[in-house]
Amino acid sequence: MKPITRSLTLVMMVASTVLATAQAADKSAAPEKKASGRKPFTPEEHALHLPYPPPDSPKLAADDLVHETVDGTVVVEAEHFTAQRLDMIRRWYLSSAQHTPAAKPDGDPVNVDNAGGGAYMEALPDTFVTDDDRAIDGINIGLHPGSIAVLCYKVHFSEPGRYYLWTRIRSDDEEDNTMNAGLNDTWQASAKCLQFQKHTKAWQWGNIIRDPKGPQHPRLLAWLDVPSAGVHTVMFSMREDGLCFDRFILTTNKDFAKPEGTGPAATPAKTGKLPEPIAAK
Ligand SMILES: [Ca+2]
Ligand SMILES: [Ca+2]
Ligand SMILES: [Ca+2]
Repeated sequence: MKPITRSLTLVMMVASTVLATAQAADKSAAPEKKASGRKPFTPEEHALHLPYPPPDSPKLAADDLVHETVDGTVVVEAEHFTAQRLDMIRRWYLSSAQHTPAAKPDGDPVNVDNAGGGAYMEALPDTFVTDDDRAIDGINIGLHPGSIAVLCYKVHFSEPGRYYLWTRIRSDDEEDNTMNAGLNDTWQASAKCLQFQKHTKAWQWGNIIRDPKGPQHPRLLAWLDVPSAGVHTVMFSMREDGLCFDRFILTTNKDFAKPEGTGPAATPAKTGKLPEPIAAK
C-alpha cells in the first residue's frame, strides 16, 4: 500500500469510528420515536372491524321516488331512500319484523317496536360499542361527514330557504348516538354530528348538533339550507356504527314542536310510490 493510500484508509477508518460513536450516542439520547399514522391491524382486529358486510339489504323504494314538502314540511321514513353509497365497509341495513340484517357483529336484535313504517335502517357491522373500543375513522366511525355509508333521498322543495332537521333514531349502546346530514354532496356544518342521547334503548327525536367546539358546549339547532326550489338530494352518513335510523323531518318552521311517538304521517310522494308499511309478522 502506497503511503498516500494508507493515510486515506486511516482517515476513513477514524471517520467511520467517529460517525458510529456519534450515531450510538444519538440513539441513546433520543427518545424512542413513536410510529405515526394508523396502527396496523392484527389479524383478529381485521376480522372484527373489516368483515366485508354481506350485500343482503333490500331497497324498498324504486329509483323514481321523490318526496315533497307540503306547507314547508316533509316527513320521510329512513327506509324510503333511493340510493346508498360508500357502503363497502359499513352499510345501512333494512331492519323490520321481516328483515334481519346478516351483518355481524351486532350487539342487539332487531327492535322494530314503534318504528315508523314498521322498519328502520341500522349502520352495521357495529364494532365501536364502548369507550374502551378502538374507534377508527372511516371504519367504525365517520368523523368526516359523507365519508362512509351514505343514504340518499330525493326531495322536491317548493321553496328555497332554511329547513330545520328533526331525526328519529335509537341508540342501544354507548357509541351509536350521532350521525351526519347533508344536501347534494355538500355537508353543511349546521348538520354535522347530529347529537342524540346515548344508550336510551328507545326511539327518540332530536334536532340538535354537537357544537364544533366540543361536546361540553351548548347544542345548536340542526338545519339544511336549500338553495332553490325543486328536487335536491338529502343525505345522511354514518358517524357511529350501530345507530338505528327511523325517520326524518325537514321543516321551515323553526318552532316545530318536538314530535311525539313516531311523529306525523309520512308525506305523500311527489312522483313514484311510497312503499307500503312493513307489517309485524
Ligand atoms: Ca357503535
Ligand atoms: Ca345494533
Ligand atoms: Ca321507519
